[in-house]
Amino acid sequence: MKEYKWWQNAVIYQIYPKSFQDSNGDGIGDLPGIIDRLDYLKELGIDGIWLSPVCQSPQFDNGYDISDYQNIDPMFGTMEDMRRLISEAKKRDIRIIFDLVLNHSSDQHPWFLEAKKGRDNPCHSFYIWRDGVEGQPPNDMASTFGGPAWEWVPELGQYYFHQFAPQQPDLNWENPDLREALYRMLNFWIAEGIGGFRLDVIDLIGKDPDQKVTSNGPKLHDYIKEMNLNTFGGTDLVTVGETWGATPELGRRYSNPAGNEFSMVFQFEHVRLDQQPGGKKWDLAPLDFRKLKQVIAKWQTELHDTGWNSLFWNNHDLPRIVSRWGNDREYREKSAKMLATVLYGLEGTPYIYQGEELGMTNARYSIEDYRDIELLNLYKERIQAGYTEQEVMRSIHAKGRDTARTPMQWDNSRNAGFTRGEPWIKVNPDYTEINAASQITDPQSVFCYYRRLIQLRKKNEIIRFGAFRLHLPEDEDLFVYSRMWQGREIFIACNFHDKEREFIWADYLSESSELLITNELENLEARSIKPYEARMYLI
Ligand code: TEU
Ligand code: CA
Repeated sequence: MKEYKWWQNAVIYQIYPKSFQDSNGDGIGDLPGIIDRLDYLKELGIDGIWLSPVCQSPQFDNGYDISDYQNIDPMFGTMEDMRRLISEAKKRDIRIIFDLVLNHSSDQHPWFLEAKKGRDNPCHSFYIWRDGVEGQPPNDMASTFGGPAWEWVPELGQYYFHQFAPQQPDLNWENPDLREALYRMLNFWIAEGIGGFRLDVIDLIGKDPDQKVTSNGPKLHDYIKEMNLNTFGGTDLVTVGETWGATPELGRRYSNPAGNEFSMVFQFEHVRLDQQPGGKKWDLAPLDFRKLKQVIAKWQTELHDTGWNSLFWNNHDLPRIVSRWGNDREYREKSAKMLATVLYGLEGTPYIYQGEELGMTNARYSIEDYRDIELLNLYKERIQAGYTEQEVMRSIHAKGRDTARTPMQWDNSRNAGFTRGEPWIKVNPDYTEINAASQITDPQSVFCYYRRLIQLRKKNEIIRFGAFRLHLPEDEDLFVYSRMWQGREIFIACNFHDKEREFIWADYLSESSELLITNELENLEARSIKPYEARMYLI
């Protein structure tokens, strides 16, 4: 038996706390709510929870703007609740993975409040300040959420740098005191018994705004290695680096077992293939399906044995996959299962974003019902730039972050069982049809399909270690691949579209091939593959 780390055999579930389960009727999900739902997660079969930020925060960006790294936001509960969550999860063999935002803090963090007091304040250089040129910002860099990346502070006569909202000033990693303060904080959470860290936009910490460098700055890997050495290095914690700008080569650097950086990367190349070349995510284009296969194949091959990847279609920044690349109307369940099958045969650690296991769909609301800062900024910007209301709403309904941030759909009672009060964002009205209660007991449900896929992965060494091979790379509809390990093979064939296709299964299968899982409820054809059909065989 080849040795492996626990997280190489794990499935991780992402909770967006605000929308998971409210326990006290204020309309906002909270830690006690999560504790109440741990048995549901155990039933699904997951091993870890990636908990989006619950630290104290003014919530301009739903917690990705932290004002106290060592306290829980009262809206989510108390430190006591957090300790109870960690221990209750542990009883169920589930580890809590803490989401840390180290690239920036909130502008309400005491460090920043101090920093603004004067150029000689010890905290001043925890952030990035420039004087500007003749009353203008030092350069034309833009923030990810719209507008310039420089904000003027009149009291100081200086600009500070922020890659996201002005309420999220970038931390200055060049300052060793800042780095040490952050490491102390990481060690605080390690001592509390958390199971790992998800590190938000970690590829931005080595930025050099004078050179207009944001991701992959010159000292990035030095900082990561130093953090590793001073905190989680040598422990069995899982560490996941969010890296939008990673190539497979960089992915190997971050996640090489001998590299003293992270356990794995969380990279996005495969989820950026439906936007216009050179455009932003809002500039919609049809998915380039062959490119998708090529990109997945590339990462599978290039990280094999030398790195480790995350496997995901969804998170809190991305639209729901069944609405995006599946079919959330007549083939909702079938296409949701197909998309899962594609992912669950690959090498890496799968992530489920809350509600994905139910086949939850994009919330297509009118603009007043959305809350996200990025989405609302985009709306304003594009309307001002002369786009029509209809065009902008089409982009938002396809890609807006709030499409996937609506409350978890637990049952068909009022507000989907999420809250007894008024939810902070509207519940998707399709909850009467799509909800956990109806799926747990239905063996044909999307939920039960995910549970079976998870079990399959766990007991299958081929899925964990096998070499990857893509078949039919040029095919416009079919995603077909094999995994090979010690003379055995797993074979996966999926139809990404709604037309039936000829497919001679015997070309790939042998007499003794065993069907491991399929989403096809009627008879399996020997010479065709039906719309959104998926099958996984042991050859
Ligand atoms: O996301 C990183 C990031 O770059 C996103 O803002 C991305 O550009 C955008 O969502 C695409 O629509 C992380 C967090 O996951 C995100 O929720 C935060 O808003 C962001 O960092 C800032 O902390
Ligand atoms: Ca609450």
